[in-house]
Amino acid sequence: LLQGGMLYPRESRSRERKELDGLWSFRADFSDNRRQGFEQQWYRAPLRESGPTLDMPVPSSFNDVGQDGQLRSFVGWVWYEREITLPQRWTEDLGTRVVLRIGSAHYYAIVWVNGVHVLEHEGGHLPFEADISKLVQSGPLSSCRITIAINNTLSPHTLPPGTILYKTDPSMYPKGYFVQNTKFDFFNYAGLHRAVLLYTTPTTYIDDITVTTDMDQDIGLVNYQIIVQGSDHFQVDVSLLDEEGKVMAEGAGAEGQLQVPSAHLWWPYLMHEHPAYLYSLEVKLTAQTAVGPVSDFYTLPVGIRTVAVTESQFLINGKPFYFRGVNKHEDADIRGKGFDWPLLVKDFNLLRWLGANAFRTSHYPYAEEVLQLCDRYGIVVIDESPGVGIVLAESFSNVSLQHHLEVMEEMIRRDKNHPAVVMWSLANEPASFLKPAGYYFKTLIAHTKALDPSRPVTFVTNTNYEADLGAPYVDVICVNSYYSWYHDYGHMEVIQLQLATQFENWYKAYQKPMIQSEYGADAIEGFHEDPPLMFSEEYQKGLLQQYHVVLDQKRQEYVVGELIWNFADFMTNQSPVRMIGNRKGIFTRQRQPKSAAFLLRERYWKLANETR
Ligand code: BDP
Repeated sequence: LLQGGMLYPRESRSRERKELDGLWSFRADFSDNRRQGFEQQWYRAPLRESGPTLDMPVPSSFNDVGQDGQLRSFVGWVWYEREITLPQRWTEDLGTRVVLRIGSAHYYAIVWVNGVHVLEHEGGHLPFEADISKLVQSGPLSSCRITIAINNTLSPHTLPPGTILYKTDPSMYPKGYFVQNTKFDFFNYAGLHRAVLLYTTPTTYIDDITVTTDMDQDIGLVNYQIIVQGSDHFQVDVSLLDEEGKVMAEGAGAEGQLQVPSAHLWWPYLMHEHPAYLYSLEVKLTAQTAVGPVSDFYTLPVGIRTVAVTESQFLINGKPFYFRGVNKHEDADIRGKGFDWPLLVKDFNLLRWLGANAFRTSHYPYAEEVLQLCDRYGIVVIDESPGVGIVLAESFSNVSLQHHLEVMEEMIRRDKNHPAVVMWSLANEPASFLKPAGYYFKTLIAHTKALDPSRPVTFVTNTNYEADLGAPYVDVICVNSYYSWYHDYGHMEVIQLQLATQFENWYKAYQKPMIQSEYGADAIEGFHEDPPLMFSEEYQKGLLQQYHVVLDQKRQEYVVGELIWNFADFMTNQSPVRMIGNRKGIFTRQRQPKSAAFLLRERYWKLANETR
């Protein structure tokens, strides 16, 4: 199991943070073996001394900010560097712990501080950090040079998996020619996609907090567990404050249960007149250390809610919940997968405009700030791991499984305290009919449930119900289907029959609640055809309407949700079936509505009013 917590870095009376957003020096290693940077030790001296560097914004993907096609499709090591000056109190006060935290670096990262190797991390969508106190407190230097080498290469054992294809026919390709192949449908953007920051804590500090909640009549139960590092002699005090700042409950000790009489529950958007109610858990640590008494403070938002699954229902706070939702991507013009506040707020305003109450983080964990907004707005999240495109037999091997287990540990460690997260999704459209898939998913699901017994677990399937070897282990059956899009092109008249059959077959086999986790059609904004033709706005709308007829029947029985594919258009690899990306968005990539967005808006508000 993983060592240490991964609390979101928040400022407090005892903690400071310094964001390193902005321009970094950047260099892609175009040498034949891509290893010149290591051979010449580019981390030893300022990067500009190694050769020409570019200005690179952080956070952002590096791919689309330049005018160089070679860099856009670059595969291999890129180097980032930033030099910063630290405040004296960070470098001279030995009671201060300085931590470097990288929100995400896609895919494999190696980090040096002042030329000293401090850590490595595999995986592009989860944070990692290192205590760099010793390095910044050891000399007269108040400046600090951070170097991060990032490799975007995907192999059969990475998540998501990929393969490098060497093209060896000398009559067609130059010597050493290779391309990155992937089995997922989005562009493999890379770089420092999320905040890089430094933060401080005292040397004895609150390392992790785990909160789970429950209800007993109208008493809210908040179970907490706090892990402290740096000292064995400490005291922990906690208090739970309501939204007005009134203390509702207090406790002492690293573990316990707080009781909140007449608790305000955390409800999804439009399900209650005061949705998304958040309490604040204030944690105070005091310790006696060699340098004297030390205090650390951390405040965690807490939503009191329960989640449960029956044979045909998904319950939040004991009430049947219907996912009126979307699938998203972290994707936009220019910045690629780079985190961007205006984009984030725009997306949430669009979700609320739609009347949506949920989304799935297809096909990887999103930035923590996204989940924080979900907590505050009552948008329910199916939190998906980067297990997308697991289709090769090799990707079901023990090496791959081991990595997937670790990714679930990292993901749950990061996201466990978000009330908005109501279910874990382990994968999207794996080849779950392959023989090793049974053991793979059985093991992965058992591990996930052991790490977090409080949430249901699923993976998203497009395998036939009779062939799926992972489905027996999930709590909710999530099925993707593209009737009258990837087959029966243009024949919307077959959708109702095919969709009804899909639901009935699965339900008969498993008696578990079901979610239509993807459905949709490409539409190019401004293309109009009536009668509807594929790629027109009318066809996208018409196809959704056919799905809705059946969804309306089956949601009376056991279908508990529908997630459109996709919220917005997004970039993919180039291919003859993708016209500058995937166009199944109901919004364009610039977040303007296509006709289907208005259709969905009407539907979601109607459904919301029915269940209010
Ligand atoms: C599904 C995938 C999704 C794709 C979508 C499509 O889960 O990632 O983008 O199909 O083809 O199979 O549009």
